[in-house]
Formats: sequence, C-alpha cells, structure tokens
Amino acid sequence: MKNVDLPGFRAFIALALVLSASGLATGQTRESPYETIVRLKRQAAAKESQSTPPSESAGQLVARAELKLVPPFQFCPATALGFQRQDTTTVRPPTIRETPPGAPREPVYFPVRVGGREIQGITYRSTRPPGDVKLILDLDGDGLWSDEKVYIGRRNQLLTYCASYEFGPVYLKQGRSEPGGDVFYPQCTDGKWLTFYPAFYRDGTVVLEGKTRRVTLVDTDFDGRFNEMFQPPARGSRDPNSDVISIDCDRLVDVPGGGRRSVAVTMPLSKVIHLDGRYYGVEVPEDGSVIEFRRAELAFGSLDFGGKEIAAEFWSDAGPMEVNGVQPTWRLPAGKYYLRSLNLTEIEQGHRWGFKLTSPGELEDFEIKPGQTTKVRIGPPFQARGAMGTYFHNPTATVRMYLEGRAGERYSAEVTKNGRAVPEPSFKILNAAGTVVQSGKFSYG
Ligand SMILES: [Ca+2]
Ligand SMILES: [Ca+2]
Repeated sequence: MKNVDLPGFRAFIALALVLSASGLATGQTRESPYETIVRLKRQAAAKESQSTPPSESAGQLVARAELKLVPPFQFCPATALGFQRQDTTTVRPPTIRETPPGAPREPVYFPVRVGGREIQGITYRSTRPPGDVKLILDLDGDGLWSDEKVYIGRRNQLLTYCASYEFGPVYLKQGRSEPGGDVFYPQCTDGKWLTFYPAFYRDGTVVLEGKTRRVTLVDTDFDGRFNEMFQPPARGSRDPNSDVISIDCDRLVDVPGGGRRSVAVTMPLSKVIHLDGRYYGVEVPEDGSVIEFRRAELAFGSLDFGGKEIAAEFWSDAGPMEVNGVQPTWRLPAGKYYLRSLNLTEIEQGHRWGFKLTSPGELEDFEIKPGQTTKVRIGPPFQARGAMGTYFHNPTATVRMYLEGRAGERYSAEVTKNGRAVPEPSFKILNAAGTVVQSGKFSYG
C-alpha cells in the first residue's frame, strides 16, 4: 500500500475507526488492579533473572575459513535475500543530458544502488535493426551515455508469461573485468522493474562444532565490500540494507515421507550470529576473503510487548530473532533491533482478531540494553489512515486504508476474526466536531 497521507487531508480527518459491524472495541483493554500487581511482580522477577554479563566480549577463535570468489551456482543465496529491485520510470532524471541513438521516444530509466550512491541507468528496445534490447549505466555520473558500455539483453526463454531480459555481467569499474562484489547481472521484466543479482559470491566451508558448513557472503550493495554489518533500520522486510551471509545455502535434507527440503539459513551479516543454539562473533575483512568465528558471550535484556499475543520476527545485532506467544517480557540478546514482521492477536469477548504488520513505525530501530527492559506499546487504539484524498472528489469512491498502532506501526486493513478474513470492516470518519462526515467500507489495497 502506498503511503498516502496527504498533509492537508490528514489534518482534516480526526479518524475514529469503528469496526462496529464486527464488534471490536479499538480502545486498549483495561488492566484490573490485580493484573497490574501480577504484571509488576513478573517484571521484577524477570529483571532479577537477567543480571547477565554486561557486554559481549571478543571470545576465543573457534573457526576460520577462506572464502573464494565464485560465480552464481544452484541454490545461491541472493535469490532469497540480498538482491536489489528497482522500478522503472519514463521520466528522464534531471542529471541525464542525452538520449542514446536508436532509443525510442520513451525509454525507461532506473537507478541502481551502489554503496551509498545511486547510478542512473536506461533500457530500451532499439529502433534500429535488429531491434536489440539495450541497457546502459552512467557509471561516471556525468549524465552521458555515449562514454559507457552498451549491454545487449538476452531473453529469458523459461519465462514465457513475461518479457524478461538479462544483461551483463556489468563491471562497475569502467574498463575492468576482474571478479568481485561490484559485478552484477541486471534483469529487466516487461520494462517495468529491474532486479540486480551478484555475479560473484564469497564462498567456502568452515567446521563448527565438528560439522562442516558452507558459508557464502553476498555483497548486496555492489560496493565491492563484503563486511557491511546489519544496523537498523532495514530498508524493508526483504532488504536489510547490509551485506548478507548464508549458511549451507545448497544443503537439502530428506523429509520423512519423501521429498527434500532446504536447511539454508540466509540472514543479514551481523556482529553475532546464532547457529544450532550457539552464538558466534563474526569478523570479515573488507574484501571478504576470510571469515572468523569467535565464541561470543552475550549480554541479555528484555523486551516488553505489554503482554500482547504476538508472533514477531526481528533482525538484530545478534542476527535474526523470533518471539511467539504471550509473555510479560521476552529475554533477548542486548543490541539494536528492527521489527521485520508481526502478527498481533487481540482477544475481545472470546474472539481472536488478527492484525498483520505492513510497516514497523518506531520499531524500525530500537534497542535492548543489557539487564534492562525495553517497553514497546503497540496495537490499539488504532488510527485509521488512508488514501481518501485521492478519491475525495467522488464521495462514493472506495477508500484504501491501513491501521496505525501506538508505536506508529502499520497494519493491513485486512483483518482476521478467528482466523478468517473479515469481510470489509466498516469505518466512520469523524470531523473535529465528532460528527460522521463519511462512512463506508474498506477496500483492500
Ligand atoms: Ca557517463
Ligand atoms: Ca557491500
């Protein structure tokens, strides 16, 4: 869903979401005095049990592996995490100063993110025979295509339902052809979007606890450095904005009853990673040629979600974390966190209402400190927000909405009741005086 808060309109609507048809009160469920006492006692007990060592220490070296540059292979990890996707536009970027010869009237433009900057690109089907599909990147940022290499697209024959072309490999250092993280394959689909896959991975094996594991690093931002550790916020639930590490990306195990499944663990490269119940400190030099695993002694803190029933996934300094269920507090490694996904369940008169996170709001970056409890307050009372401005000229138009919780986190307006999608919850819009100015149904968007 697009962010559609139109400033003028947003000020105008004091929105009260009334899921009246469904009977859900959006106010916070009140705690009885007894519940408060129980909660405070539990919190105190949780705090006492968490007087763990104050900080992680660079522990003893457990394993070291050399990682070689290898081309893409079957089950290579960037298909899971660490590829880049960009939409195209027909609007010419202001920095571009020319049109390539043979370009049609409306070529499409796109950016590609490299390190902290963006490189502009263009792709089009040439109007000159034989009508090749071409791609050019303005590597030196001078706004000219004529000083750059032209890549010819190869049609992906497997994808028959769309026109997908692969280009490259593109070497970001002009005139060079050395393997590295800064080499990639752009792929363009239907002229609408591009994906960029690494042309080389850092790959090797390491023995951990007597087990040989395959380790693969992905330079996700093509800046040639393989050691950018995760730091919140991520760009989204599929893009950690850091380099990526994969363990056993090609390993499959037999499933009882037949078939095989992957046991790959692909995650943001973080200072500490968690494997088979153990924490390892991870060190990688810039070129990614070596990886070291050290025994990590972690400090822990607690996360308090107000006792709500949740299923949440995080990315953190200590790798991916998950919590699931109802707890007064969750014991988790100290560090910085990003809320990657969340399913929230609110129970009202015996009914289970399910809310699915679409954007983490303030929880895109929060910290759990050693021995301390971080409190986050999420969920109802919800603010309903939406794209009404777009349709305002037409009072009968549908309204696309989302729900905003107390931490600014957003949920899809598609709500479930006892596991089933609620058929278009109704809502009312109140103006400042509290009178209903419009009411209607959600449209799912
Ligand atoms: Ca140029
Ligand atoms: Ca990188």
